Amino acid sequence: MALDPVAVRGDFPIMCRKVHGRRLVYLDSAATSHKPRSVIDAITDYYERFNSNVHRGSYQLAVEATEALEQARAKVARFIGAPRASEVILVKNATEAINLVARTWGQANLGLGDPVVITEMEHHANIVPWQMLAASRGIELRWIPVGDDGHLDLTDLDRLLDGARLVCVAAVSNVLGTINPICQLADAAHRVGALMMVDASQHTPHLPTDVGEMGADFVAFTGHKMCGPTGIGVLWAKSELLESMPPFLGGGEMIANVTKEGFSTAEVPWKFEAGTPPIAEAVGLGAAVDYLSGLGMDQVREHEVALTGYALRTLTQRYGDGIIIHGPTEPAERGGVLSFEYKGVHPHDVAQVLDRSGVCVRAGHHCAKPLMRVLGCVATSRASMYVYNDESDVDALADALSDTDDLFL
Ligand code: C6P
Repeated sequence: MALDPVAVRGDFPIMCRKVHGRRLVYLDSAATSHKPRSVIDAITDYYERFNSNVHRGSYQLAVEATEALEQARAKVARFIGAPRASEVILVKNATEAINLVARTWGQANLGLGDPVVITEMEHHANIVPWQMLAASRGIELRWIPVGDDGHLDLTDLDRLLDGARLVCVAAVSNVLGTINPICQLADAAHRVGALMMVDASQHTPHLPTDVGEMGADFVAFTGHKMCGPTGIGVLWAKSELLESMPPFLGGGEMIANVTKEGFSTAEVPWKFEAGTPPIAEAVGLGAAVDYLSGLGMDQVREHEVALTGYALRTLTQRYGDGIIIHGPTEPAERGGVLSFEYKGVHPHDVAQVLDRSGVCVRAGHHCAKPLMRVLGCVATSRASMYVYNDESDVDALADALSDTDDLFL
């Protein structure tokens, strides 16, 4: 059954609020999504009924908290098609997941001149950790370019992959919406003996995700963009890799034994989860996964393709040459992220004018400064859609944009 965004809106308490006396038109879900009542309730329930630390206490509350945390891990594993729950490492966010790989696998396996291949459309979270490794270990960073059509330009892929040790690519761009050919890149990476890391931050919330089908070795994503709370993200990796990697942070929870002479590590996944984990956040993420599974990820994707098509048509028909929308023109080739430049008005001004009508969009470089340079701009306005948006939100955006003309043109 097709997703009904009006019914979905009813699940999200924040959708009742007004902004500047207008209904909330939230078009910034690529930055963070809203949370359904079931997620908020799950977090409250944890604090009200079984708040306690995990993997330590033997009393009832602690057992329940531990079970809830581990159940959340298992739910996430099922949601992404992971063969084992122990392959799901709970971290703070996608940024931490990528840094974990750079600091553990990267430090242990990469050295002077080892090529790591990324793309020009990466978020800073998938650039800076590798630049830090370039500074500390002397790795060579190579960039797959972005073509004028908003897709990766793979013409020179063989040369870029020659000798590569790791390929790290966003599954969906947070600026262009482009859906990248992850399977193809993973195959190409494996052919030259490199590992494949996928930044799925903009994929997992919006498209069915199967880590096996992706052909990835590492997958990172973040909970707050997929109806979950902030403060929780995921690194998935193949068991054999996790077994072979040194730990990330040191402290409680991640050890099997500690003596004055040294320590031994706990089993995977706990080896990578030093300190008290984000328990309430994990419970919330488990509820988010239940919520999205209830909607059906195929239905979520179908809804977003239709809505993206409507948005592309509406904005171009209404504003013609006055609007430049970056990224692929085909809705089937992109997610529901629309970065645009409007009649030369600064994106921050556009965002401020839209806000007066209750329309929330993000303006800026979207943590993708190298991509901004490729696009030839310093910033864009960005409208990004999710399960609670419908055509009326696109219409509200299109209407509010014209208010910009009176002020700035
Ligand atoms: N992009 C955006 O407005 P964190 O901050 O760790 O939860 O997610 C980082 C991240 C990594 N990769 C991609 C593709 C992303 O889009 C993001 C987060 C937000 O576009 C906030 S900058």
